[in-house]
Amino acid sequence: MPSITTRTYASRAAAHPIPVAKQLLECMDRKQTNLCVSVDVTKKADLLRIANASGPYCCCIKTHIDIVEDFDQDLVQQLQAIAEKHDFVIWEDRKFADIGNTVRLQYSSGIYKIAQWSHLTNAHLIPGDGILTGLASVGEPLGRGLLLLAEMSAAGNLATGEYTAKNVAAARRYPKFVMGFVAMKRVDELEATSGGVAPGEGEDFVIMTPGVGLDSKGDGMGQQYRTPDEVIRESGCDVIIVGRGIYGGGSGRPDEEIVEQCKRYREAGWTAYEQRLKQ
Ligand code: 5BU
Repeated sequence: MPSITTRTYASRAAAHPIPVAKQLLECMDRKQTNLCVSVDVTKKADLLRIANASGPYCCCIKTHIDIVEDFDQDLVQQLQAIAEKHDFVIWEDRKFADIGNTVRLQYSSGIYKIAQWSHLTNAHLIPGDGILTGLASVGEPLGRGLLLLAEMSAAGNLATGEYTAKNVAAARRYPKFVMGFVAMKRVDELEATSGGVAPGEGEDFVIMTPGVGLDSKGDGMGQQYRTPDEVIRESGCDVIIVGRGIYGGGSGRPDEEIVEQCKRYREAGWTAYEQRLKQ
């Protein structure tokens, strides 16, 4: 089997069995960007401003909606409108980790009603397959997609080895809903991560990778940064996730600086992808 990394985002989009993954890959090809901007700010106005400034340059905006102090329904409506205008998908980085019945409610209900507005969300496999059954019962009918946290970027994290392999195996049991992984490398192509479940026919997992920075190697709180080239070309991941490298931390840099950093990361990520296709 040739590696998925030899294929273009466009050819993968054309064949992808999950509509939201198709939408993401098509968007990456159309906008020539594999950049996801992580907007981790605590004020509604800052979140919307940074999403609007970054929107033209990215394929995805990732949120942590529970850190926003003045959250309201208008925030998600405005965010959805910005996503339409600039053509990107929204990913609420919720990291679900409870039993099926609880995550079903956390995903659909409460103040945030994540499933109503977020194209993608993600989950830990710690509770076993029930978490996937619970989340799929809400997300699948709405055309949403899930990423499993097969690996993490933080120093000393426990998502390694056999646990990573089990994430790949579980993803293969939910082929209509699990569209990819948060991972540091091409976990679906490693012999050791086959997880005892054979790859499905036409399987295509999108690997989205945090811990990306061009100017720093860490943040003093465990985060570890690699360059877009290390992530996309060397490790075969598909999407770079950049937070503070772009918005600068706190309430965010001025728009012109955000745009400048978006262009820089977009260019680095796309060049790495073009180089990978030539390898
Ligand atoms: P940063 O500012 O680029 O370091 O932000 C990284 C973002 O990605 C932040 O929202 C984290 O919650 C998220 N993240 C991560 O850094 N590492 C992981 O393994 C996972 C998520 Br999963």
